[in-house]
Amino acid sequence: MKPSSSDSVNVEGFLGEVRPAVDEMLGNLIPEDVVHPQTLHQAMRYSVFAGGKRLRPSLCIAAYSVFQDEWQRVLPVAATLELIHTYSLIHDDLPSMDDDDWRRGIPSCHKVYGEAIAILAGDGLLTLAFETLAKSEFKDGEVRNIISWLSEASGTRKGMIAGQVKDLEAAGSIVDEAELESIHSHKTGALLETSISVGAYLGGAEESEMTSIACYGSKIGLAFQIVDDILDETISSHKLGKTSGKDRKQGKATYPSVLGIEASRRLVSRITAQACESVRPMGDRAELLLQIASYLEKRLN
Ligand code: GRG
Repeated sequence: MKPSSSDSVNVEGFLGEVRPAVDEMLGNLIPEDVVHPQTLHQAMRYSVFAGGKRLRPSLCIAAYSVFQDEWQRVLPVAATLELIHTYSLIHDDLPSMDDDDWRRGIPSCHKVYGEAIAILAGDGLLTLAFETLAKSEFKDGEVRNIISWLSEASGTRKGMIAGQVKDLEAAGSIVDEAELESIHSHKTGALLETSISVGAYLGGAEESEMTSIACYGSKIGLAFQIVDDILDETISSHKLGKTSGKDRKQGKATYPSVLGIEASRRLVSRITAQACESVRPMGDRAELLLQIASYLEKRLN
């Protein structure tokens, strides 16, 4: 069954339908609080179930739904994306990294469980993600490809860890727009783009469709991060669920600091339009992706 929203294409309806299914899958994957070592499993569940938009799983499912019904089939992969994402947030909040006491509207993992358990909780989520993929029921070749793409998107050469290092090293220095784009495309864009590409791949997209979807993914990944930078400067901590205004205080390289807020907003509109153009050849099937792009452009948290 396609997400029922694709009949009328209501992105909020789609997210509302997908989210509980993703949460249920996550609940089944992460060991219960009572399983030894209890504190670690509590910390993993604390951060995963603290909220969060479940954007990466939703993008994966949306891309799969362009090609196939029965999106529940990709839930294990969708949940895996959230495990990797939550690991990155826990580690990002640590005092030695971005040093944030708040995440998803509640105290960060290390504020509640201490640094050592927070580091291990992140490690535990990342490891569980790859265990889940390795044990999944997709064909062997599919599992190999998914593991390879997700490791690259999370990794040290083209992925999130590379982006995090670039981001840390750039703090306090003047960067130009090209360098900023490189930081963001590694730190945030790679996992977002891969979430979409993996969904399309499992849905059986043809090569030309994979190219269009990857282009869409990289554009909305970048737009997402620019919006994140803008929100950091313009929205209260309460609404954001994390400490706002920190990027500027920490001398972080952001789009508003390089281009200004208004030019950053115009850039988001331009990139979102490009994302939509890249999937337009797919016609009506791409409607949900178009709606998601517009939803992300207008998001307020
Ligand atoms: C520690 C290896 C390592 C990497 C950290 C992703 C990341 C790299 C850091 C997160 C820092 C950050 C706030 C980046 C901005 C974009 C981003 C990933 C925002 C959080 O993602 P959302 O908005 O969060 O999807 P929710 O809580 O809704 O899941």
